[in-house]
Amino acid sequence: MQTLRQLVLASGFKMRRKVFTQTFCQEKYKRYSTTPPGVKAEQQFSIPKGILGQPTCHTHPHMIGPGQLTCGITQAEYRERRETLVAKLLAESQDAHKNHIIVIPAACKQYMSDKIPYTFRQNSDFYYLTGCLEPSAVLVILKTPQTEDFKSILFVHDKDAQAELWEGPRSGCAAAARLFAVDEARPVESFQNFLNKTTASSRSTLWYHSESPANPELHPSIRASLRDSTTLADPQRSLHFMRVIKSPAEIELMRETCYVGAQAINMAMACTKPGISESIVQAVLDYSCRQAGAEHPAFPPVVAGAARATHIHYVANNQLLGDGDLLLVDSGSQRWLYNSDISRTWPVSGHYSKHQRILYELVLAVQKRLIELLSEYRPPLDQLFDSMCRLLGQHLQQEGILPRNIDGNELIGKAYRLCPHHVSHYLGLDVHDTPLVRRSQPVTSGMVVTVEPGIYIRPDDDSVPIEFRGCGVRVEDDVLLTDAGADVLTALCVKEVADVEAIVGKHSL
Ligand SMILES: [Mn+2]
Repeated sequence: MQTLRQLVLASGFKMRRKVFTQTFCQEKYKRYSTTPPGVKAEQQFSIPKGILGQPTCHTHPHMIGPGQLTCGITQAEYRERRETLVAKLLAESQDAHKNHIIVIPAACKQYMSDKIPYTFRQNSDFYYLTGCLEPSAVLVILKTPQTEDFKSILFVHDKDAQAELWEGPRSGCAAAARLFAVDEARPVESFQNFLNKTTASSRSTLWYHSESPANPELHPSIRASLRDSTTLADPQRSLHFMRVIKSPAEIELMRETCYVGAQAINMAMACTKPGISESIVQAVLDYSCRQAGAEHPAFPPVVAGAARATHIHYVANNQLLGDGDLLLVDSGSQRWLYNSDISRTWPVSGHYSKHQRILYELVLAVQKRLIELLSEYRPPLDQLFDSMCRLLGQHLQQEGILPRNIDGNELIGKAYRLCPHHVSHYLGLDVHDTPLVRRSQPVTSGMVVTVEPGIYIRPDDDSVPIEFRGCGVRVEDDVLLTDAGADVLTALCVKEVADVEAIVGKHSL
């Protein structure tokens, strides 16, 4: 990194100094306050000491600031989220005279083959409400008509010396209640019985996301607990409407993951040269993400040289990069479960050819205009997509790539054929975040969205001049909407032609 920094500075490229600051993650909690402005720190909660089932501020002070449950987020914030969810669901049901039982399961472990697990990924809804990283746990929130308050019960795996010998330490019930600031923690084995008894005792609404269940192993038993007197309702829509607006602490986490993802792509550009494999570029992305504080990449990256870039989800990443090729990379990082999602397209040789440059500058101009539109007019994302098709059509026509004698819907239709994906999605704990918030909704401050126009011209597309065939270009940034406009969280990732050309190939592996 140091070498890269010197080389990049020597090449005249201006980059904010923090790009190459190694101590970013370690310094983090000194630089960011642990409690969002205006929120009083809750004194009644505390993080237990000792080795627990996940990192804590005591065992991993290099990762988690004092008093935080997970990086950047306090127990009080998790508790407030549960309160908000209960209030929203009660308002949605308009029946406060019933029992309300909210069941949010954690994800369970997934196996690639016998006893060989995939890297565990927690269910985002569960994590958002608990901060708990344990597989196969269950959050239950009970609200009875008799009391104003609600009760949170977390079902976890209790201490078990034999299991812990293999899998590592568990928090266990006693520590879990304090750690996650819930009213009770109980052994996960007692969940089924508990739910059966609770639904049998009175008329109730069971709030449970039954479609695409988070834990398929638990799903049949949850369904089996339904009685004639139980109404099944889905909490996920309300939860997604909460998750789509990021809190101040979440915004800091989004800034960090966007920083990590952006510097990884800069590094990948710097390491690109003719003759290397796409898999080498993938390895640089992977290394740079983890080295800067990510758990792992946000998704299997697209590292697509030449015409492979016209396959939008190309992830084989096993071909060699040629001297005259363009390279399209779509990659992101996951840091404390928050994701970045960035695309850039650069020339393997370090210099765009004339026609590559025309296409690249065209997509870049459209992308920058779309960010301006988002900032000024805040259109719903579906409307931003219509703007992309119109702008792409106009630019492609100006460059003689689409015929000049078409207009209106025909032109938009032809542009859409060259960019068949949406221009934007919400971003957060999931890469395609909060899908139950429709893209026809107005956008508001606190949302983070991608802006990602592209053009993909198949090698055999004879409706386009031959020089442009076999090219795929996408430029994607992550944008936070604020009251002041749009804040490009991935601005660190170079995208101007001169900056890209100055960085490509400047670092030797
Ligand atoms: Mn994306």
